[in-house]
Amino acid sequence: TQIDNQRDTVLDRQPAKLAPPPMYQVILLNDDYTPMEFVVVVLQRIFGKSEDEAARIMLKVHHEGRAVCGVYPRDIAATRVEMVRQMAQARQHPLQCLMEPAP
Ligand code: NFA
Repeated sequence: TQIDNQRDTVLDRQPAKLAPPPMYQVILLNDDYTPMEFVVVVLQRIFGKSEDEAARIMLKVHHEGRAVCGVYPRDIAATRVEMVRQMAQARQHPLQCLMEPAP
């Protein structure tokens, strides 16, 4: 447990086990204006998706309003959210991206 890990750490022993980091879902939101092809490119470039998987996720966002693009530790999730916002802003698209703690 985390308390065991902390006790091991303060006693300067090898921790029994490394606690897994809290994970965050990165979520894309639908809007009426961002071109579908731009969303597919975002999913390929920022989330490493194949063209087919990117198209599948884009259509899920389009039809359901939102979809998970990936699940990452906090700093990696936050960086990818910022990269999506920068790509969208550079092309003046209203595409919205956010992160939520993974259930
Ligand atoms: N709904 C957008 C359109 O019809 C496409 C889109 C998909 C936008 C996913 C944002 C996210 N052009």
